[in-house]
Amino acid sequence: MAKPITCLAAVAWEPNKPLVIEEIEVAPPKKNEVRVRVMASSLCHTDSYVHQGRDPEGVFPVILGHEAAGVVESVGEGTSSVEPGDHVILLYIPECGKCKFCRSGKTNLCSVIRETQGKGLMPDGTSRFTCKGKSLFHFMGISSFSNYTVVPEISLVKVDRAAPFEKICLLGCGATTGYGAVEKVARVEKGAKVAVFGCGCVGLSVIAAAARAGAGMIIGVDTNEVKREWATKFGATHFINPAECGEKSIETTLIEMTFEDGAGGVDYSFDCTGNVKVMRSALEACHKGWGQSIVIGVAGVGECISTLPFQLVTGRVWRGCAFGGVKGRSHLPEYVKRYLNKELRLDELVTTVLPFEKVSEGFEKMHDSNNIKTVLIYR
Ligand code: NAD
Ligand code: AHE
Ligand code: ZN
Repeated sequence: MAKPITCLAAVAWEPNKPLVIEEIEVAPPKKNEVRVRVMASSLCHTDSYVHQGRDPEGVFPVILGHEAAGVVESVGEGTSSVEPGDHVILLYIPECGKCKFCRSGKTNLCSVIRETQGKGLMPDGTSRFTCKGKSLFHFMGISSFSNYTVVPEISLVKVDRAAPFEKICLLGCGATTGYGAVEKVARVEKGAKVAVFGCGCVGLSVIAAAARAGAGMIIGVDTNEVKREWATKFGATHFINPAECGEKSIETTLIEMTFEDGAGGVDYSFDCTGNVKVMRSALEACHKGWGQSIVIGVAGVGECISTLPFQLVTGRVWRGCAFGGVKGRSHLPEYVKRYLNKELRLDELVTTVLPFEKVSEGFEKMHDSNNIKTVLIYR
């Protein structure tokens, strides 16, 4: 029978206040739960967004972190898919395989534990974390900024032991989101014209996946000039810094660049910025009749997107996706295999590696123009 574990975690006691490395107690896993020793966790902008108090679902005190890989330490009663020692990637979108959403075949948004997860709690409505006598909230069902965490069995997937934790943690969110958006949501075809707004980890992964799909034109768009080289390295055939467009809007520039047989516009655009104005440009840069714009970026509380209705009436489609439409337990082992076969790019996305205790430095690094992903390594 597993016992409580005392370990270190980065606690966000309040929004916008520095994270504090604290000694916490992690309770044993209950029925259909798994306790995981976190080995590597990368920082995602969503961690920062919640830390800043910009997510309506944000609750404090909380242990943030949701992009992680580790080793199963112990399992609760009834757990059958993993055992101690297994290597796993944690899944902020679980896959129960049984709920209406999983059965639909139309979405990856398994919703069986969404309500409690959104409240920062395990499915039984309680927390497994305590610090200084206080209960701490879980985050996105993961809370990886801790040496140990407890997650529902449906919120992890066993993967190949040959894969390095410090790389495959990126498959817990950013990289998978980009690859999935291209392969599972837009289903970009050979020869297609694609525009990618925002060339961070998500946008670069979109570019790499579009290149792999054989897109004919891949236009990276970013206000940070440094991203020109990054986008090109990942397979963009063109790059535009909106500052270069002068009087013209970015959407007009894209329509002109792709003009053929009397009409212009991209077949697919992807918003990887979270900026609602950019989302509008991304839609309006799409080709009349069939262009699809995929919203990936997470906007601030209460922000809305808008366009003129004729943009939709004339056949442009606005779609969105979380985790790239990927079903974690069904699809991620294959993504890991592709990484090991050098068919999915993760290595170059890791620009900073820090010991877990330096997580706050990692958040600061997010603002560096040349930083793509910071990975925390756990002792
Ligand atoms: P990032 O900050 O590393 O990259 C964003 C890029 O957008 C930067 O290079 C920035 O220079 C660029 N940018 C900012 N304003 C711009 C503008 N006006 N025009 C063009 N480019 C602009 O972020 P990331 O980690 O790549 O994540 C991108 C977004 O996706 C974030 O909002 C994040 O929260 C969200 N996200 C969503 C999901 C999902 O499942 N839907 C998953 C992961 C991340
Ligand atoms: N909690 C927010 C929603 C934030 C959001 O959109 N989260 C994305 C993942 S971002 C990963 O870095 C997501 O998966 N959404 C699916 C879901 O069920 O929330 C809010 O608006 O309240
Ligand atoms: Zn994320």
